[in-house]
Amino acid sequence: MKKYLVLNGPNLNLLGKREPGIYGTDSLASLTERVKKAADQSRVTVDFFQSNHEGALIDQLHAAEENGYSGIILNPGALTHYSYALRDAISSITVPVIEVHISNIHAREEFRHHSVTAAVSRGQIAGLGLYGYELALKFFTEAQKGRE
Ligand code: CA2
Repeated sequence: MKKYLVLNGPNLNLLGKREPGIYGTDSLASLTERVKKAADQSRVTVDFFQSNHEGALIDQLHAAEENGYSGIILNPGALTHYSYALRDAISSITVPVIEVHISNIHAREEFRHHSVTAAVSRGQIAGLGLYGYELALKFFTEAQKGRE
């Protein structure tokens, strides 16, 4: 069974607790439930990891191939906008990464318009709320169907 990793970066543990106008009212736990349900329907496995620490996210990316992941759904949080270390880690691995943002970063403050990680990712989904994570999983499962 194919296995995917949902990787959430800094402050995403606060989902549902603050700024509901921007990030909605669903918690990280309900995101997990939603994506798990979608994974069950597609008959794939999904693991979840959230960290407020850049290095911990980079360690997960480095270990992704060894851990058997076929794809990573990554919301790097604010690291998106400035972390060359995260960008280098994404480009150093062969496991494809889809960048997901809950909010439409292009419609927010100027500093959020640019992503340093998008160019080394398979694609970017922004502004579709938690549904973006499900869409990314759908892309992976459809695009990789039948491939080992
Ligand atoms: O829209 C997204 O998913 C972001 O990656 C979220 C990051 C932000 O820095 C990016 O520009 C866009 C922030 C995550 C903080 O999440 C919170 C959730 C609830 C309350 C407070 C922060």
